Amino acid sequence: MMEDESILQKEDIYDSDKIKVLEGLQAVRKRPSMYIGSTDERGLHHLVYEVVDNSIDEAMEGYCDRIEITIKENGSVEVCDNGRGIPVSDHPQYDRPGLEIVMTKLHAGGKFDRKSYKVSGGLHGVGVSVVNALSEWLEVKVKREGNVYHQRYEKGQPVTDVEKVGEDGKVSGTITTFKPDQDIFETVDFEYDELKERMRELAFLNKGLKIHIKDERNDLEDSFHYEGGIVEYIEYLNRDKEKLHSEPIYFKRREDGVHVEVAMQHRTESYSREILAFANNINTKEGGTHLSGFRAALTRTFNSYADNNDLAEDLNIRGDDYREGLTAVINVKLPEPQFEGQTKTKLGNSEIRGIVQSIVGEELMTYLEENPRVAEGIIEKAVTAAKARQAAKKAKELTRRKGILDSVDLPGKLSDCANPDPTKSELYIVEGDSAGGSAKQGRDRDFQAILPLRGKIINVEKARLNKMLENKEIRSIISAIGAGVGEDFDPDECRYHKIIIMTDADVDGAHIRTLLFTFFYRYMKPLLERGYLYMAQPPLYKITKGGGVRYAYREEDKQEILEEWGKRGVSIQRYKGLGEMNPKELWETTMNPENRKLAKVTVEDAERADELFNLLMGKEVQPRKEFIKRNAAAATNIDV
Ligand code: 0RA
Repeated sequence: MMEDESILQKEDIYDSDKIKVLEGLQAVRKRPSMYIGSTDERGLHHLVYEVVDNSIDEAMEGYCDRIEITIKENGSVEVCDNGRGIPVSDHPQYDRPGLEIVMTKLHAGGKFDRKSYKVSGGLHGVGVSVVNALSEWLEVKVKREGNVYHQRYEKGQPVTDVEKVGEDGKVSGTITTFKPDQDIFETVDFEYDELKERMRELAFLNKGLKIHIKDERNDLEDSFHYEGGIVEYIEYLNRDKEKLHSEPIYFKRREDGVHVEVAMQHRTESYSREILAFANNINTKEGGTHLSGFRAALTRTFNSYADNNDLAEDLNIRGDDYREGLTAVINVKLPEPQFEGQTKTKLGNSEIRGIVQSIVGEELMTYLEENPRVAEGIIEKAVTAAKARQAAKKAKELTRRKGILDSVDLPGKLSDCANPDPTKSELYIVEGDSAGGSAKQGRDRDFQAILPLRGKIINVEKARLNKMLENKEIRSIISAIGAGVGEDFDPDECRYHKIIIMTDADVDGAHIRTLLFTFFYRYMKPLLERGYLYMAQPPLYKITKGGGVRYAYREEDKQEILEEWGKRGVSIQRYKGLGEMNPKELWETTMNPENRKLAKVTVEDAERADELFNLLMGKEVQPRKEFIKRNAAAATNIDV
C-alpha cells in the first residue's frame, strides 16, 4: 500500500479527494433530512442558523462582535461577520485552499477546525458544506490579511477558483450568500419573524454581540445587542410582570471546561414557570441533564436555607413550590454535546448534571446568604404554594367524598342530553339564566345539554386550585364535563366532545369568555389540544322584509343583505344579548348544526386570553397601559 501511494502523483491524490467530495455532497442532496432534520420550513431556516453558527463560533472565541443577516429580494440570504475570515491558504492535506475545503467537504476537520464549543451531532453543527450542497448557488467572500477573496459554488460544487478580487486593508471577515435549492425544499420562503426571534435569542445568549437582521423584501430591520446577556433576557421575559425582587439573580462559573451561567427572577402574581435551558446556544426544549441539575440544586439549596433559618414552618416544600412564578435562563457551553430526544433538543451528557448541580448549589447559597430579604421572599412564596397545594389536595378529597366531582352526580342546573355517546353530545355553557332558559327550550334534547352560568365566575389566575373549587359555577362545569380537573383531568372521560361557550357580544360576555378560556387553559388544557372547545356565534342583527327573515352575524353581512334586498320596508333588529332571542330564534341562528357558526378555540387563543388576563388583572399599571396603547388600533372593533 505504501508503495502504491508513493507512486501516485499529487494530481491523482487531488482527483481521488475530489471524488470523495462529490460523493459527500451527493449524499447530502440525496438524503437532506439526515443532515438538517427536514426539508420543510424548519429545515429551510436551519440553513441560516448553520451559517450563523459559524460566525457565532468566531464571536465566542473573541474575534467577532458583529453579525449581519439579510434576506435579499431574490430570496437569498447573506450572513456577514467581522471575524478573522475563513483561511484561504492551501490546506496541507488536500492541496486546495482552506476556504474551498470548508465549503465542500463534510465536517472539514484538521487544521481549519476551530476548537470552540461546537454544536456537533445535533441540529446544527453539520457544517456549512451541507448548506452549500443544498443551495442552488452559494457565494463566499473572505476579507483577510488585507485582501478580498471570492468563490462561487452551484449545488455544492465550485464553479470558480478561490480568486483574489480586491484589497481591503482595514477589516477582516466572512460574507456568505446562498440561495436554497427549490428542488430540495418544500418551501424556500424565509420568514423574517422566525429568523428574527432566533437572532434575538442568540444576542441574549452571547452578551456584547451585535446582531443586525434585515428583510429587503419588506423593508424590515432589527438590531439586537445586550451587554447584560441573560440578565437582560430575564428582564425581557418578565417585562410585563410584577417581580418579587428587582434584580435578577445571576452567576456564572467554569468547571472542567464547562461554562455554566444562570439568571433567574421570581414573579409575584403568576403561578406558571418559565425555565429556558440552552446548551451551546441550542434551545433544549426537551430539557436534559443541565435542567435536572438546576432543578435539583434549586430545591436542595432553598430547602437547606429554609431549614437553617426556620422558615419552612414544618411543611414539606417541594421543588415545584419553589418554581412557582419562576423565570429562569440556564446557559451552558460544553465540548462535544450530545443531543437526544424526538427533536434532538434534549441534552444527554450525564456529567453535566453534577457539574450544574454543584455550581448552582454553591453560587445560589452564597447569593441567598448575601441577600436574606430576597431569600425570605422566595421561600415565603414557596410556603404559600405548599400550603395551597396541601389545601387543594384536602379540598379535592373532600369534594370527592361528597361526590361533587363525580360524573354520576350532575349539577342541578344542568339539563343533560339523552344520548350517552360523548362523540355525539354537546354541552352549551350559557351566560345568564334567561338565555339558559331559552337554550333549554330551543335545544335538541337528544344531543344538546345546557349549563347556565349565573353571575361572574371568579378570576382563576388569582385564585388557586382550592379556592377555585369552592366556586359553584366552576364546580358545575367540572362535574358536568365529568373528567376531573388539573393534574387529574382525563380527556378520555369527557362526557361531551363539543363544549360550546355561548355568551353575549358585549363587555360582560367578553369578560366571561376570557375567564373561561383562562380556566380551560390552566386546568383542562388537553381539552383545548383535542379541539373540544368552541365558541357559539350569535347573530348581531335580525333583518325582516315582507315575510322573510335573515340574520347578519357580522357588520359586513348586514350591508350585503341590505344591498341584495334594498332598504325599503325593511326592519332591522339589533340583538343586544342572547336573552332577546326566543327559543326558536336561538335554535335557528346559534344552535342548529345546519345553520350555526361555531369557532373552535385553539390553545393559542386560550394562551392569549391567559396573557390578557394577567395583564388586565395584574397589579402593575405601566404594562397594562402599554398593552392598551399597543392594542388600541386593533381593539376598535371590540365592544369594551
Ligand atoms: C477556520 C479557522 C479560522 C477561522 C474560521 C474557520 C472562520 C470560519 C467562519 C465561518 C463564518 N465566519 C467565519 N470566520 C472564521 C481561524 C483562522 C485563523 O487562525 O486566522
